[in-house]
Amino acid sequence: MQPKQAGRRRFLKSGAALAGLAMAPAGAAVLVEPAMRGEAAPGAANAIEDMNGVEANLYGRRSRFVTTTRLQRTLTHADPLLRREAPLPNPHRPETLSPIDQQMGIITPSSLHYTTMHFYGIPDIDPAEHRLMIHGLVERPLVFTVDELKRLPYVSRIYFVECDGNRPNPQGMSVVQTHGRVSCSEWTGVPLSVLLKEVGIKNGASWIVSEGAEAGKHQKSLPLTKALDDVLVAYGQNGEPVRPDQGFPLRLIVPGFQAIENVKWLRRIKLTDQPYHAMRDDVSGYLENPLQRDRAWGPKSVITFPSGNQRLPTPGSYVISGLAWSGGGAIRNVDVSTDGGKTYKAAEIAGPRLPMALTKFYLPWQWRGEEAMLQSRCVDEKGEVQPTEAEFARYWKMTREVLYRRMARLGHCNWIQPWRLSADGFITNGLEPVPEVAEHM
Ligand SMILES: Nc1nc2c(c(=O)[nH]1)N[C@H]1C(S)=C(S)[C@@H](COP(=O)(O)O)O[C@H]1N2
Ligand SMILES: [Mo]
Repeated sequence: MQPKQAGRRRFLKSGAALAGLAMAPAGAAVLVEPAMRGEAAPGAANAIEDMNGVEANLYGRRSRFVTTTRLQRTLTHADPLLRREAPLPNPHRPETLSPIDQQMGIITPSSLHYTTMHFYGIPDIDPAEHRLMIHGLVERPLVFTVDELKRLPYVSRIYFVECDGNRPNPQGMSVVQTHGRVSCSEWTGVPLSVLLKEVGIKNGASWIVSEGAEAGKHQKSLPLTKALDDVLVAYGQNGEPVRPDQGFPLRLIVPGFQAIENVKWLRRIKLTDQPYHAMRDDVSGYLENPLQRDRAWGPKSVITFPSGNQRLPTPGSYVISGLAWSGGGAIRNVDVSTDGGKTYKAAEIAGPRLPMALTKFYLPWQWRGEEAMLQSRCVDEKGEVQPTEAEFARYWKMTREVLYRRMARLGHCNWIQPWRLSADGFITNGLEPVPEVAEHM
């Protein structure tokens, strides 16, 4: 027998195992040949006309059949943010949520990375003009250009960024609405510890205060111990410069901590002996937030399929899948329940389990058409277990009503998000409604 034929027979044999999925391995193999002779292959599509355009040639585009976008959340007059604060400055840009229900793998495409509400628009910064100043309790205050930073030792690490407003809640119709304020990129930049060595830390310094270059001068205080640990001054995101939405040309990446610490359009770091109560700290009470033991996220996971607003067309075999992450390090394991937490099964982890990065999990499942309550629970490498809403409330000695009222102001919630699957295949939010839950800023 010719080796070629043997290969073909093996192909057909393995194809038979997949027959139930309506694949046609033999036909697929035949397609290649006429195309190689320059003839039109049966079923072959025309070339994408636009692909010959210079723009598409030089900076690639996705297929026109792929239409996933971020979801824009617009403010209404009922929004607590408008009730609480002065009118929004111009050119304000509303927040967008990442389509995590469509996410494949652990990296969020830069163009789909969620964005916070941009109170002062997106600054249009010329990197040649941009400077980063480090001063305060230091031996030698220094001003760096972006090019100078790029000449220093650097690292590339995969980390999630999650807004503290990202929270399981009964009002979210979809997983994008409840959990779309998290994204994960490969960030490239200089460890802040390298820069702090350059300037020399003076005795008594215990905090850094970082400032962004937008008109509102977003400021955040961070303990010096964290700054020296794993914080990055990032200029790269997923292999190219950080996007303007994400802080071009420089942003702070504070692994595992709430996103508000990750100052974008970074232009100044001051070493101090105490935290500053910057404007947004005061507004939100972050420093006094009783829900935060520290600023790192606890273990958190959510099922992205099947999830709210989706529908299972028929009973049959499915793969329940989702995302897990923790500010406490890598995800050790994820369990999935289809009966509202009475019993759990260990999920498979698809791909790497990196510390403080999104981790993808899945569990093959036969749905027989019964009602079900789908939820996931993760454990991080420190052994910390993602709590249920009831456990979370008990821990903080709050009733559900108080919990959700406080959460609307303070955030930082990592409890389990159940999805209710009805016998007709529709999926809705499985958390019991709570009256008057205000939305996040
Ligand atoms: N300079 C600056 N940095 C900022 C903010 C801001 O308003 N200005 N918002 C913070 C908040 S609240 C969040 S959730 C993250 C959002 O980062 P992203 O837009 O890259 O997702 O940026 C943080 N860094
Ligand atoms: Mo945020």
